[in-house]
Amino acid sequence: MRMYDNPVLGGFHPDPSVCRVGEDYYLVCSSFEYFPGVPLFHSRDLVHWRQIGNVLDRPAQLTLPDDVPASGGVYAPTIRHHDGRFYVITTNVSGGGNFVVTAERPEGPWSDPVWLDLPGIDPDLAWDEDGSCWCAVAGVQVARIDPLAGRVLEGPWPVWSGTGLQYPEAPHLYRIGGWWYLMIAEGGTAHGHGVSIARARSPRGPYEPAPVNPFLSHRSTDRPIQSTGHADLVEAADGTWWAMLLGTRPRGYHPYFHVLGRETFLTPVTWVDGWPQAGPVEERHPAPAAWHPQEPAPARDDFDAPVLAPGWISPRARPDGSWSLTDRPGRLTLTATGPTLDRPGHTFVGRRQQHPACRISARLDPGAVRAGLSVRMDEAHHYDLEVAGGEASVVARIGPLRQTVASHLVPPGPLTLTVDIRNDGLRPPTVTGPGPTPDEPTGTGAHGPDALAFSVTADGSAPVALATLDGRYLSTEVTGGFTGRVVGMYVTEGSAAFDWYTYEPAPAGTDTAGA
Ligand code: 6LW
Repeated sequence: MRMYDNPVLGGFHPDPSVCRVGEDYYLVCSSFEYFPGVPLFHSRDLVHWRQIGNVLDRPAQLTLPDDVPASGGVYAPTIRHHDGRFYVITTNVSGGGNFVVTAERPEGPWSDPVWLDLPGIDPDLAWDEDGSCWCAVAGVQVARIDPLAGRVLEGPWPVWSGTGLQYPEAPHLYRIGGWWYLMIAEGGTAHGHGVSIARARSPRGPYEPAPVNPFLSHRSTDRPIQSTGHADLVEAADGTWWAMLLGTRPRGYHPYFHVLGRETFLTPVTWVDGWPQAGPVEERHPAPAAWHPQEPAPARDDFDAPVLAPGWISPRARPDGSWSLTDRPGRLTLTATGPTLDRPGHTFVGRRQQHPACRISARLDPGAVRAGLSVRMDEAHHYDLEVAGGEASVVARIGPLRQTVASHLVPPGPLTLTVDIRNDGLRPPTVTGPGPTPDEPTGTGAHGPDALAFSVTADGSAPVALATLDGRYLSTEVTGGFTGRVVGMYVTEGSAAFDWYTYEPAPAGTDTAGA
């Protein structure tokens, strides 16, 4: 029996929405304060996904001024294909609200936003046989709209607010077999999260809840995957049904910490008496019949390509002049746009941490600048391996505290900066074994989700270990918010060139905190 591993899209890829066109599947996720926004993925089997772009990749589509808070910006999107055109609808909660963009081809170009005068978040799109377009939003309300003109034609009307839990949101309408099914998230996007479903003969209702709700929830269980919810249904090309949804992988000791944000999971769906049903989301499930592995993203980016790969993201903006692939061909040259990572308006180019255990390195040709490699949750929570004035230092910013925890003199010339993220043996004790282990990173007591070991290597020399820091302070439980860790290159003084960046997941089985 071929099995697949969950999550199918690791790292902060929350609020997944999926659609099928023939034998091809397309998936989008929310992106908050990051630019470019709304990452777009392609698959031919719902398991193996390759990022083919970002739906919002130019300022005309996405403007996130410095006053946009971390976890502000772009919330949950919905992707649908109708009448030969791709549609994405989402919300910029920091400016403009709900809007639609469209494209003929998934790679784009995607249109400029068509704004909709509709309240709420988590907008969805569904079409009736007569071509009417229905838009549901959190709450749950439904309106009939013209998505291309950005006009609300009727409504919105309140239709169903779930089974009584907080935050009825993430609505998706499906026209299936003479019924309109309305799937929503309830309970909030943390431990109480779940999915409920109802149906009606018209998008306007009245809706009858399913005989069994929640459709899916892991609330109050000790399952390794938690906070499961915000699901989108899809019928595969072979007629089987599946749900893409978000979940987390908390680690460490009570209250358990998740550092990768809300990730994208896949779970099988069956139909019983006219209602979809799903079992618990497991770390491994029997695979869909179709099986089309994709070329994995290369571990190393040498910045030889004429454009930056779609997985590179920056907080709020990546202004022209702050980055270049041509100033020094074969290198990514970054130029400072702000003096610190502690405040918005700085130069940072990073990628999502996608595995609990991994090693990330970047080769920096420093020169007379202040630059480095940073593990970021937001402006108030980041660990930096910084090079300036002939010294390599590890700087921890945790809330109101900023401290240089280690420094080491370095010779002039290129340096390799490395962060090794390990979580060996740090599994929640409810499932395996005792509490804290003796070799905890300094000063943590009940252990955190992982440890981040920073080192610097000069050419021809052995790596110098600088410091190992507790990962809990770069977890959502400490920082709050809707995102996860992003590990990136930055410059806060002058310009610096990065020769390459590598992202190496730890070999399977070393993530002892996992399966
Ligand atoms: C998303 C909504 C939610 O739009 O959080 O808590 C928002 N629930 O469904 C951001 O992920």
